[in-house]
Amino acid sequence: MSTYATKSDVSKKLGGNSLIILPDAAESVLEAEPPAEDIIEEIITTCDSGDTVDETTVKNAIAAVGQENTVDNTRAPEHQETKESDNKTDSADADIDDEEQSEESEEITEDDVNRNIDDQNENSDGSSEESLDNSVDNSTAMTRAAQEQTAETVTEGDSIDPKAALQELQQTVDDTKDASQVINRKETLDDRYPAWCNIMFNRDLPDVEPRTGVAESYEIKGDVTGESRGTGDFEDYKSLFADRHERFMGMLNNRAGTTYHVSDINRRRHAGENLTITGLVWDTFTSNNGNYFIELEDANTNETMRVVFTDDDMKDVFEEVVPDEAVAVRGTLSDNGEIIFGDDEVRRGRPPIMFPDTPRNKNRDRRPDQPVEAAFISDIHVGADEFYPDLWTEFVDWVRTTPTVEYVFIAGDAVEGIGVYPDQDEELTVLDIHDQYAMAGRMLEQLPDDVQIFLSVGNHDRVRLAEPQPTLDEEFARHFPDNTEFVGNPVTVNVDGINILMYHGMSINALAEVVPGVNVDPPTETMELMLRKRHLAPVYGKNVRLAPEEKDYLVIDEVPDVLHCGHVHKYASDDYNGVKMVNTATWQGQTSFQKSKGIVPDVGYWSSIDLSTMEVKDMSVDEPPEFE
Ligand code: D5M
Ligand code: FE
Ligand code: ZN
Repeated sequence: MSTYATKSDVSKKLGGNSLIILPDAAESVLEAEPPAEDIIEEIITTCDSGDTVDETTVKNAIAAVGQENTVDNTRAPEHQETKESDNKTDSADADIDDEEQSEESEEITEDDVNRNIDDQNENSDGSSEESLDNSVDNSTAMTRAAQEQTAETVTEGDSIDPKAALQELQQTVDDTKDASQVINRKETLDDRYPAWCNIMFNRDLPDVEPRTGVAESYEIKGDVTGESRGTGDFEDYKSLFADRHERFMGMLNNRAGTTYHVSDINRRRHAGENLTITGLVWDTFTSNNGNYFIELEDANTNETMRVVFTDDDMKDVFEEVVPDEAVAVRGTLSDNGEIIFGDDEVRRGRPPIMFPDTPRNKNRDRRPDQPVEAAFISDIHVGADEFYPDLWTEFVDWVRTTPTVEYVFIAGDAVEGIGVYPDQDEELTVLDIHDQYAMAGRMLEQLPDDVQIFLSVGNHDRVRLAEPQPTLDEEFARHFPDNTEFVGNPVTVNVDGINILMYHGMSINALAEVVPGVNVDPPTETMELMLRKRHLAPVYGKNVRLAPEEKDYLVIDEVPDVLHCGHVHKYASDDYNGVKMVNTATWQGQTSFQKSKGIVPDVGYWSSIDLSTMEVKDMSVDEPPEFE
């Protein structure tokens, strides 16, 4: 008797119940011969009875399947047909399935599945491949090796496209997840992570002070979520830079008066003329005899033009210039029209290099007329061994008892994630990504229902790493309370007239590395640079990846009232031309990686800004831990 089943059987057996087994493992599981089948049956029975299965059992089962499972070529075509038709009666495992199905309340129809698969195929988000790859990563690090093994085994059976099978199974499993399962997962957290749950959830919460109710409305802007069109083609990068070029040239024209694009310069006609040229920086270099060169490009025509400075006073501003950012440069075009000399400007005491810059912010007339506080946090890193549940409760209690707090902004890395860096699993208390989000969701449920939460993402979240990042998929978002608004990274949220620009901050490290005299600590130094360059990731490569999109979501178009970042786990607040900058540190202690890099985190800090006065309050728990 063959032992494989249709995908709905898989989901009924596994997706609908299992907290740990993953769809790709499930595929192999159902195709395995005993004894792996027996082990799996046992797991399923345990799941059905409402108990959770311990990870070792699952690990052993998957490993067993990995070793024993070989896909029989003669069966493979039939298997595919079955998948395509999703015909439940095709199941050869009918005697077991009938029993299982009669107990199952949720039925997935063929149409449901097909529609969902179609949706996913059409998903122009450009991240469907990505999220599929991510879903493979959803495993605990422990089971990954076993999965790779099983994936290989499936590949050997040719005829079956493991990726397509995975995709279908993922979809089916997702479809079967309903609210009751979310509740179920949250409830079982107490069993699995009793220490944290006791501290955070089994305690007397202070009563919620009724909100003052001044908050009126919010609007989300500049979020790539659902808008992603990039396919990763070279053409997409071209359009990204063309868009960047266009938008910056507008900004620079406003700032520098009449300007020429590189391609506008008629080398013969303008020879000897004093002029201002705008472009994207193609390259910068210092020549052997110490002259500073900037090569500007017109992103539409790819024409370039060089500007040279010989004055040593130019060193500081020259070193601030980074490739691919937009600048305006003033100088004199050489007689042969080949190069621009910036020295005349320096002699006249004028700055020859101009960044788009952030003009003085005049938000006065848009402020609410009564106190409304927005709280800012980031980098909770739930799931990591070093997360501080006891400190977190101090934040929760502060929000509950401060009636003017109407908004909570979370700038990414809410969870520690899984597989973010090598051997990360050795420092994880919660090895399951769904559990991590379930825990985070349950933590946010303790905030008052009528406080509006804006949850963004960072490099530890289960979304694509390239920026701009779309927000969490529903399979993770479903763990959070209804008062959560899921936003991408970066995003602008306008609350009661005040523009909050939230960006996780992955470019901070790169900026501090590339621009001399600009530091990670305090991170507001690099954030100021973002505002001067009007771009959130002016330096990329290193750890910053840019997704090719039609437009550049990282350009700072509108001058924000608040720039909120995280990522570097250092607390700082400052003001640049009336823009409030906050970097809200973390809730995770020092990891071994951070210790090895000399990173000393600030733990248990947050900002609160009264939107009626724009006064920034630097907040912290009573006794923040200290590291060295
Ligand atoms: O970032 C936590 C801290 O670690 C923050 O200070 C940035 C730093 N970090 C993260 N990744 C790297 C790499 N690859 N090199 C150097 N420093 C890094 P988090 O995003 O929470 O892991
Ligand atoms: Fe972080
Ligand atoms: Zn981060």
